[in-house]
Amino acid sequence: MLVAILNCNLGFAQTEKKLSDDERMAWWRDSKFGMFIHWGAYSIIGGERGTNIAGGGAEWAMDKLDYTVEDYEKFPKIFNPQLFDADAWVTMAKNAGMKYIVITSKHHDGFCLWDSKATEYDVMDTAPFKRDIIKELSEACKKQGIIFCFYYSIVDWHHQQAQGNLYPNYNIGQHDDPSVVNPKFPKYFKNYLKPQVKELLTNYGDIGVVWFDGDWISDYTTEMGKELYSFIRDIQPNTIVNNRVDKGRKGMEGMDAEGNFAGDFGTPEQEIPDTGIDSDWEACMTMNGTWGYKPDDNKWKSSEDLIQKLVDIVSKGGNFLLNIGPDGFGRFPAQSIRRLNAMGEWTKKNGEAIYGASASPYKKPKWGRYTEKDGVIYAHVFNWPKSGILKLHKNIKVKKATLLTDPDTELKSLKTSREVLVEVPIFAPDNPVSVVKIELEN
Ligand code: FHN
Repeated sequence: MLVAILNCNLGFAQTEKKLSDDERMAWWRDSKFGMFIHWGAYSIIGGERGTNIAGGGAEWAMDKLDYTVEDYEKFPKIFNPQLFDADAWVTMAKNAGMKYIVITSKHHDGFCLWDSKATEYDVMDTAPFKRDIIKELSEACKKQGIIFCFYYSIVDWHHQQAQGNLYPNYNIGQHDDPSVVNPKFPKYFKNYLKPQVKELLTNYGDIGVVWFDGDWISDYTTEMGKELYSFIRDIQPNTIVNNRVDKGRKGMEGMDAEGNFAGDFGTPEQEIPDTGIDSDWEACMTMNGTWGYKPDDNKWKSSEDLIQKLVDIVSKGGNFLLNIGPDGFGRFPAQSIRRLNAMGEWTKKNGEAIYGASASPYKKPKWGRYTEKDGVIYAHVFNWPKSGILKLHKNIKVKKATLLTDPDTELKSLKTSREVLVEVPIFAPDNPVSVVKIELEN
């Protein structure tokens, strides 16, 4: 299913017939693994101002490093990432085993990476770069069969109506204070936010996902969220929209509270739910400690950890949206490229156990995780048994057991009253996760 979809134009275009929800979600549910890209004028700043270093995400530099709007505007005016190569970016995502890309078309700083007719504060009019990044990346994705998606921030620290009377000395904290009502926000929503979203959905081909952020501000209402969701589906009926389009999200755990909220999937951030969730969800995560580029941040997760996170997420029925923060020249950090290469090596050999797989029907074992697909259980072994005996859940009815990477060598298995024993090689065939394929009795 996924290959068929990815190898042809997804046909989301405005005139296409409206798919059922399951048909519309199918490519996304099968994809499992996507690339998040946080890139913008903050990538020049790199989270540093003089001797100060922004706490947390470098994409918050405008706030964390106390720039006034006027001070910050200097950076879009010098944004000129001459080393940006959309084809190379998409190839790195594809080789890592990622099936879709979500890029920040506009983050909270308000600077737009496409040629927006709603503002001059964009890459074509303000920046010397004068290339439409969203156009180049969407075209590169289409060429290489990767689904193009965009992130859009509801929060906008640059737009006067979005900031209301706080402008130009906005204060993010105050802005989140429900007692500080900004009477101009509805105008920003109607006359700026919606036209920009329409531009992005009209001028750049099929959009797989619209990934909203900034849902937390008190000026943004659930009525606006429901209106925006319908607005998007009217333009591209088969586009998927995350739950940050509305107000249902329960903080960083990312799933919706009880109630009627718009949005097609939950968005846990920097965390993975303890157990499987029987609705659609995608965990988004940084490779180090920041979404935007920040050379000072060396809290890099290991490739082993990232591969095990991918397996853990898929075993619980989720997708993994893993972030890259390119620098101000348009380069991926070397540490990110190394991790992408390692994940690509692993997914190339073991992708059968990931793409299109479902959450495990069994409680997670001590040694790793299970995924399931088409009558097959995949045992993803993080801790390879020194005894040479892998102990499976007692309800697993083995027809044939093999190493995923050695399908011609059948492994012996024995069912006992408490578990199913599978005889495996003494040494783990792969690192950091080896997969045992268990074809089930009908
Ligand atoms: O404030 C943003 C942050 O900069 C980043 O974009 C993450 C990614 O999902 N979302 C918000 C924090 O929850």
